Amino acid sequence: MLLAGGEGKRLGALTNNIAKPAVPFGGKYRIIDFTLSNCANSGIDTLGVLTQYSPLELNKHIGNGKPWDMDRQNGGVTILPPYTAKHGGDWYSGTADAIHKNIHFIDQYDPEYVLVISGDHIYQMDYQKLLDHHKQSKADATISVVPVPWEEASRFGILNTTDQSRIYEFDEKPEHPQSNLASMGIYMFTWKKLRSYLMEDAKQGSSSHDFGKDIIPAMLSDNCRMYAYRFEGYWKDVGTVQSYWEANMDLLDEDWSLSLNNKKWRVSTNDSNFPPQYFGTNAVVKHSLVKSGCWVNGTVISSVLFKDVEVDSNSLIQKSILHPGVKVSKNCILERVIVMENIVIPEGTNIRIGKEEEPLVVDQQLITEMFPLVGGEVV
Ligand code: ADQ
Ligand code: ADP
Repeated sequence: MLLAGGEGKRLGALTNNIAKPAVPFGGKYRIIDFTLSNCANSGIDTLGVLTQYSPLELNKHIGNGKPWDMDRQNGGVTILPPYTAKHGGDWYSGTADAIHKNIHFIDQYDPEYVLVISGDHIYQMDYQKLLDHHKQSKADATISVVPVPWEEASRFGILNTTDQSRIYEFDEKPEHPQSNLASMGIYMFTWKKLRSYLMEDAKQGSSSHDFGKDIIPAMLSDNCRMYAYRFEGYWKDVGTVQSYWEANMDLLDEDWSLSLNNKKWRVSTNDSNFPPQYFGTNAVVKHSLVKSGCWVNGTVISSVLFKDVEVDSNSLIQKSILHPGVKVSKNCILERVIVMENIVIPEGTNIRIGKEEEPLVVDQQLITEMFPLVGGEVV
């Protein structure tokens, strides 16, 4: 069950009209492609995708799931919108509520185990190994975990385990974390167990119906068998502009354990047909990902360019992410920015964001505000 319905408020303008999992990522993908590819590569053939906020683009992108080999007669990918509730119009209130409302969908397959994952993480993971770990420890729930930098720990579920990896403590987004071992929000459950906790939680008026806030703590306090599975490899929750920008930049470094070029772990996407990228006589392109359909006659350094982007002569793009269809006119400098789909950057624009600041999301509103100013100079 893939949770793909969060609002993604912290991504600011990036999620104005688009669900977080559908936000473009890595030059040709959308964030959710990493999770969908993980499912396909792990041999999962039955997947429910729970949508909520601005699902249009997301639904269109997933379609019948063919690029991820999910277009099947039985199982395959099923989009589960929130309006299936009996009395209509009820939105999912929390992640557990979202699963609870789809108990019938799960029951029809009568599964022994259910995997619950998020649509907004960048990583390559074999869920089969998580399942093996879950079975070996005869667990009721297994949470996939990674150590995170201490200064980020308070935005995760933080836990402590025994030497045998049994979880004895779990705190959802603690103000003062006592450990830096974080839940990745990736759970393997024994379905019968989870089912009974979902039913119970649904009756609690005071519950926020959330896995991290309610279900996991309830199971733990009842002494359920809860285990941690340590994931080794690259994993990033791209919930903030900073982490979204960093994860894109990480793709440019060849020594990351996350590789788009891993032939054994392909990341697939629903792609369209574009002509080859063209670099003109003045073009300089280094350390960058450039998708087909791009036209470059300026300088592009350490950046990610999606399809159909144009960079005109005497313009410098550095450490930036240009979404599909962005046109950068002549004599511009863009540094540490994320430019949203189809934005035209007027001639002479100069936006340089310093290392200490969060990268800037450039949307139409910003361009409109900038241009009445003297020559559009915001340094
Ligand atoms: P968060 O990521 O903050 O923490 P949450 O906002 O609940 O958790 O989102 C989890 C996933 O579910 C996201 O992919 C989101 O888009 C989706 N989602 C949220 N509400 C939904 C709904 N009503 N319907 C469908 N989808 C929904 C969680 C855990 C932490 C853990 C981090 C790791 O709670 O313990 O550390 O993930 O990123
Ligand atoms: P960092 O110090 O973070 O690595 P730099 O600012 O030194 O980044 O620049 C990285 C690359 O971009 C270098 O190769 C540099 O020569 C090139 N570069 C910087 N400014 C320009 C510019 N105005 N035009 C073309 N290339 C540039």
